[in-house]
Amino acid sequence: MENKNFRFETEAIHSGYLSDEHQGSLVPPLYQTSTFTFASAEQGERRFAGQEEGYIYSRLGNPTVKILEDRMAKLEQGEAGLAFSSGMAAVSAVLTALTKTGDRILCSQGVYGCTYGLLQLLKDKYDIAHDFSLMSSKEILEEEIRPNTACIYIETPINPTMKLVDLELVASIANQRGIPVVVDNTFCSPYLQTPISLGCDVVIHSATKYICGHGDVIAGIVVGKSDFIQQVSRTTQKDIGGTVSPFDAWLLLRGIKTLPVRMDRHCENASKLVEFLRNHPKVEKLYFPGNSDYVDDNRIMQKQMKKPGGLISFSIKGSKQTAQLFMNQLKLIKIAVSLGDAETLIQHPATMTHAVVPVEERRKMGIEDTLLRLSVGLEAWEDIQEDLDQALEKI
Ligand code: LCS
Repeated sequence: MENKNFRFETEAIHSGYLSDEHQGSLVPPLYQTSTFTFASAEQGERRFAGQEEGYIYSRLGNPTVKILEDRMAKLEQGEAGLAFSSGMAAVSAVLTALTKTGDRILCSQGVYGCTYGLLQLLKDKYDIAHDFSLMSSKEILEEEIRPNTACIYIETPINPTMKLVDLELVASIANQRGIPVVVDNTFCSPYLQTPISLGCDVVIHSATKYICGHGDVIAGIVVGKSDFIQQVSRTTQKDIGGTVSPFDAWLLLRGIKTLPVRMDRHCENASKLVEFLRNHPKVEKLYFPGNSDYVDDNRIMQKQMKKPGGLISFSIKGSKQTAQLFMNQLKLIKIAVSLGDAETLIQHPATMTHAVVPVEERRKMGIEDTLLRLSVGLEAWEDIQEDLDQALEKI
């Protein structure tokens, strides 16, 4: 069974785990242990020296975590995976592994607020600079890749503006120059988009979101080539220490089983709500892959995403206060950051997820004060729509 490639839905439930190796336990066991005993001092020496396979200490590896890493590698079509204590632990471990003082990182025209904060920190403390790029054509990319560009870092869809980046285009240019392309695939999950299959090198997830799906874990995942994963595992993960807890890995394994079913429902609900919001007189603009003001995005969406996803951003006619008033009228929809949960969540990026980004930068990214981001949950779409409708009526 292990060598056969099953369809995504099947791999999400089975891959990386053989019950025969675990007393027949249907569900992967939770190895809730910090350390592993050695049969002898010599065995401990061999394990530390890398001469013998086996677990040592849970910061360096844990059997429950390993199942999660293998499953995610399979779903992302990569060689190996590595799990982290948060999405930011994953982002920082990858970026610090790929760069050194004097390098530059070429980024998509917008990233999650804390990723922006990390880029700022790398610049201020370690002289690792970054450039934001539209990455919309070969010419733009060729101009913006500099001799010291050490990696390309992309969110697509971009949080929270939902703008897309053509991954095949970026990968084709970066591959020729040997520059690794890192993609934060949080908004899509591997069910909707697999950047490695498009030529990208590394995929990152805030597993806190769709991978978990139940709003009860903070975690991150990195997938890439085995040698890169091993390098990160032995350096920026081991020594900085952002490893996931076995229990959180266990919860993630549970969540992943229903990822395809959940994603289908998130997408279906979102597409219904897009129709409603697009036609609403109090909605100024709508940002949704394949259905927005971005001309090229429909083409990119068709090319690289299975479906447009479960996140919708939209701006309200009026001011920041109008947007906040609207949020305060919602009854079913919760005001909260995070996304990808069963509950529909709404947040105000300018004062929440992207509040750390200086206002001029925010504007360049397209984050207006009236912009809201809706993470469409798994409730009946009619109930979500009715809640939006009654709150829009009140502004
Ligand atoms: N990458 C993306 C695209 C994200 O949206 C987030 C978190 C992270 C990385 C970091 O992951 P974490 O450490 O939180 O697991 N995004 C959030 C958001 O949009 N609302 O709340 C958190």
